[in-house]
Amino acid sequence: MSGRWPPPCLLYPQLRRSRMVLVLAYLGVVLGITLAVDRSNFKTCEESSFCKRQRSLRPGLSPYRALLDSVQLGPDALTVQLIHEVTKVVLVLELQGLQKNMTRIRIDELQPLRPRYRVPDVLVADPPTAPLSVSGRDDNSMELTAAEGPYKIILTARPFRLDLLEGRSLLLSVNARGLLEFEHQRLRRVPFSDKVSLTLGSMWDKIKNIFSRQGATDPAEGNGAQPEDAAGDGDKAKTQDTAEREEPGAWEEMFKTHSDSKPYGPTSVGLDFSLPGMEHVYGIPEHADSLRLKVTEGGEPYRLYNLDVFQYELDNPMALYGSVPVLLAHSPHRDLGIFWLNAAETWVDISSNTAGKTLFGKMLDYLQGSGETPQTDVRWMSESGIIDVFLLLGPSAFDVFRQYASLTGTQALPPLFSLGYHQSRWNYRDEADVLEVDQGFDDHSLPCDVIWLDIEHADGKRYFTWDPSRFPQPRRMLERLASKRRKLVAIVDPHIKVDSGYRVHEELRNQGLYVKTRDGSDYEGWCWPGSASYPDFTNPTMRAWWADMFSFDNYEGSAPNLYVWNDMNEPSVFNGPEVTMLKDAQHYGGWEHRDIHNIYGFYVHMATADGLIQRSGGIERPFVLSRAFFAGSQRFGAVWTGDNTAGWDHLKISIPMCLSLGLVGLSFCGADVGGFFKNPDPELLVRWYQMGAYQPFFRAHAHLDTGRREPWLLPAQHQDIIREALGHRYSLLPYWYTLFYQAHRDGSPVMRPLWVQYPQDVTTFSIDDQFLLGDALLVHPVSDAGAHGVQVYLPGPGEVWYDIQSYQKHQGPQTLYLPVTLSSIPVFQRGGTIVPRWMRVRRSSDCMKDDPITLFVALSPQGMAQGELFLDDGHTFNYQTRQEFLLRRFSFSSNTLVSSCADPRGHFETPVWIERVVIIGVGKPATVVLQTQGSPESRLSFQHDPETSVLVLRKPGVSVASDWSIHLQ
Ligand code: MIG
Repeated sequence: MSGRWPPPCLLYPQLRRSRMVLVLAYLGVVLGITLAVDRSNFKTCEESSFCKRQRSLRPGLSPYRALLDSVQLGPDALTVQLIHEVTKVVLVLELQGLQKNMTRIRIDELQPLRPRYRVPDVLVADPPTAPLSVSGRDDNSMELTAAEGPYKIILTARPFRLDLLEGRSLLLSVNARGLLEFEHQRLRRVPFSDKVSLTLGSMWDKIKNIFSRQGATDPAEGNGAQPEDAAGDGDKAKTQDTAEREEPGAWEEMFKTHSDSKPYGPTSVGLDFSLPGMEHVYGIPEHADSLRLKVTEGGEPYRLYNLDVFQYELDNPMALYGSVPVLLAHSPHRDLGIFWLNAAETWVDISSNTAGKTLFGKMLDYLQGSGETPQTDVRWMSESGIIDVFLLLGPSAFDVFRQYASLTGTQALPPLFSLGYHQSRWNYRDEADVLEVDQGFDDHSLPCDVIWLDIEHADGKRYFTWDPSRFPQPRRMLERLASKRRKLVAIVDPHIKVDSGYRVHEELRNQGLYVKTRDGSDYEGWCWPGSASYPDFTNPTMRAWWADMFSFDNYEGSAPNLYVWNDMNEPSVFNGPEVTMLKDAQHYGGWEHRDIHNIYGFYVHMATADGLIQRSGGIERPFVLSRAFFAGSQRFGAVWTGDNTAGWDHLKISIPMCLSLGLVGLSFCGADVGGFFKNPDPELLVRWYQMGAYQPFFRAHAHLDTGRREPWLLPAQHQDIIREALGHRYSLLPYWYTLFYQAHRDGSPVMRPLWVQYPQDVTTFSIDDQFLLGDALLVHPVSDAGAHGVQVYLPGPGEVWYDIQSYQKHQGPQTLYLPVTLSSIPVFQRGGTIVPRWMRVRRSSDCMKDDPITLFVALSPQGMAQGELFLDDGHTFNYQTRQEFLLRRFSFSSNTLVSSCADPRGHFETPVWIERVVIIGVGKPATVVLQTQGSPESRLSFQHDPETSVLVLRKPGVSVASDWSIHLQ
C-alpha cells in the first residue's frame, strides 16, 4: 500500500479483465413457487367510484362555455369564467404565461362550498410570470400572446377549449375532446325513502357538522377563501343537483370491508389534453412497466396512488409506492411536458389515433397521403383538489427538464459516499454481524461505503431506539465503521408504536400531532409494531418536531456517520383499505387524507432530510432513501423501486423504472440488487451487480426469509466478477459525481433514455434494455439467463462508440451483436467525450476522494472531445455557501487537450492531480508537450498502441485545479 493514503484505506487489486472463459452456472433452479400480487387488494378504475364516473364521460362536445365577458386580464394572469350549460355551475379558469416557455392553467369553482386543496410545498417558488396580452378577438374566441416564449393561446368560448400554437403549428389543445369534468361541491340530495326518517332539522345538523370541521382550515395552506355559509346556499345547491347524477359511491364508498364516509361528496376533477404530432409519451411513474407508455383504451388507466403493493407484478399500470404526475411527450421535432399538480388519487388515460396500426399501415397512409397526423390524447382524473396544470413547452427534452426543475427543484447533490456501494439486508442481526460484514468486504478486497440496518435493529419497532440485546452499543459500532471510513444507514419508518412507555408516541399524542380519524381521535392502524399511529407530516410543526428527533441528543446512539432510510411512507397500513390510510382521515388544516395522500411520503422524506441537515448545524448534506415520493422529492434524496423479486424480468424492469423516474427529476434511483423476494442464483446475482453498478443508487438488499448473499458467499468465479463490477463503479465515481452535479444544476437526468440524446432517431424511442449515463456512456446490461451475446443499438449517425474494455470502435447507427461472457458488461464511451476516473479501488469512496484522476478522452470522427469534472469536499454544503468547489472543463481539438475553469465562482484546495490521460482514437504523435501556467514547457512520455489507436500519456502531474494544455505534435 502506498504511504500517500491513510491507513484505514486499503488499496484493492486493480481492475482486472477476467481472461477466464467462465462456465455459466445454472445452480439455483428458481424456487417452485410463483409469486404474484393479490390484485383484488387494489382497486380497478371501475372500483374507484370517481374514476368510473369520470371515465363514463365520453369524448364529445364539452358542456362548458367560457364567458368571454368575464375575462379579466391582470399583470400575472387572465381569469375567465366557465359555465356548465346544463347545471349552470360556474368555474373560474386562471391562465398564466410563465417565463421559460410554460403555461399554467388552474380551474376551481367560482363559489365552492368549501375551499379545495391546493398542493403546497411542491413548487420551490411562485413561478415568475410572463404576462399574456389579448392579440385578437371575435364572438367566440380570443387570441392571447405570451410576452415570453414564441407561442399563442386561442381561447374558444363554446365549446370551451384552449389551443396552444407556436407559429402555425398546434402544440397542444386542452378540452378538445370535451372531457373537462369538475364535480362541484354540493349538498347531499336526500333520497325519498331517507326523507321520511330524516327530519329537516336533523339534516341541517348533519350538514352543519360537516362544515363545522372547516374551523380548522388554515387559510395560508389553502387558497385563502373561506367556506361559504352552507345553509344559505342550500336551495340553490339542491336545484342544481336535480340536473346531476347521484351514482352509487358518490357519497360513500365501500372497498372490501372498508367504508369511506365521503362527507363532502363527489369532488373529482378531470381534463383532457390533445397532442398533435405526438406518438410517444413517457413518465407518470411509478409503474412496473415499459418506458414508453401504452395506450390504455379498453384497459386500465395508469394509476397514481402511493401504495405498498406486496409482490408487485410487471407490465401493468397498477399504482406503486410513489407518484410523479408528470408526462413527457416526444416526437422527432418537439418535446412537451404536462405537470398535473394534484396529490389525490389520480388516473391517467392515454389514447392515440395510430395505436394498433402496423408500421406497414402507417406507411401506406403516408404514401397515399391519407393518414391523419399522429396524435396522442392524455386524460387526467383526480379525486379531489383543483385542476392545476403546467404545460412545459420545451422545445427540447432538456428544455422540459429545465422547465420542470425551475418549478419543483433539482436533485439534491448526494454526498459522495452515497454513490458508492451499499450493503443491506433485512436484517443484519446484531453488532457483531454488522462488523463481520464490514470486515468481509476488506477480507475479500471489495469496496463498500455503507451497511444498512432494517426494522429489527430497533427496540420492538420503536424507531429512533436500538434493540438493547442486539445493539447494546450502537455508538461503538458506528465508530468502528467510521474508522473504516464507512457509514451506517438505519431505518426510521413513519408508523409509531402506540405505547405509553415510548417517548415518541407520548409526545406526538400529547401534542396532538397524529393524523386524526373523521371523529377527531388519533388514527390507529396496524403495522410492524402492532397498533400504530401516523404523524401528520403535512403539519409543519410535526415536521419540525421530527427533524429535531435526529439531533445527536434526541436520537440516542446516533453519530455523524449514521444516515436514514424512510420506508412504509405511502403510508402503509396493514389493515387499511388497499394497505393504506382511510381517505376520510383528517389532516392539518382540516384536509382529508383523500386530498393529500400522494404527498404524505414526500413530507416524511422532507422532514427526515431536514433533520439530518439540522443535526450538523446546516453544514452536512443529508442522505435519505425514501420508498414513497411525489413531484419534488428529488430535493430530499434517493428513492428505490421497492420490493422486487429475484427474477430476470425484475432485473430487466429496473431499467425502464429508473429511466422513468429520471425523466421526471428523480435521478437518484435504484432497485434492490439481487431482488428482494426469493433467492437469486449466482448468475442472476452477478448480472444484477453488473446492472446495479451502472444505476444511480447501488444497493444490495434482501428479504428476511432469503439466504445470506454477501458477495463472498458465492463461488470464487462469481465473486471475482462482482469485484470487477464494484471496481467499475468505484473507478467511475468522479464521473457519477459530476453527472449528479449537472442534475443538481439543471435537472438533466443522470441515467437517460437514448431518445433524450437522439431525439430524431425513431429506433431509440422504445428501447428498454439499454441506457445512457450522461451523454458519454452507453450501457447495455445483460439481463437474460445463459446469455451468450446481446444486441446493442449504437445510435448515430456521425457517432463513433468505443467499447470501454477492448477500445474497439463502432460506427453509429447500427445494431451490433456482441458476444458476452458472464464477466462482460457491454459499455461504450461515445467518441467526443471525456470521462474522469479514479484508477485505484480502495475500501470506500471516502478513501479515494483525494486520489489522482485519469482522463479517458474518446475522440469523435472530427478529432474532438469534451467533458466536465466537478469536485468539492464530497459531504458539506460549502460548495454552495462558500463556493468551495471546482468545475473543470476539458476539451480536445486540433490535437490539443485543454483544461480550463468552467465556473469561475468556485475555488477549492485539493491534492487531486491528473496522473494519466488516455486518448482513444488517435494516431501516434512524434512528441507530446505539456504547458502549464508559469512553468516551462515539458515533454510527456507516452505509449501508443496502433492496433487500438490508444495513446496513454503518463504523469502529466498537473493539479486538477490548474489550467494547462497538452499538445500532440
Ligand atoms: O413490509 O422493513 O420495501 O426494503 O426490507 C416490508 C422491512 C417492510 C419493505 C421494504 C423493504 C424492507 C421491509 N419493508
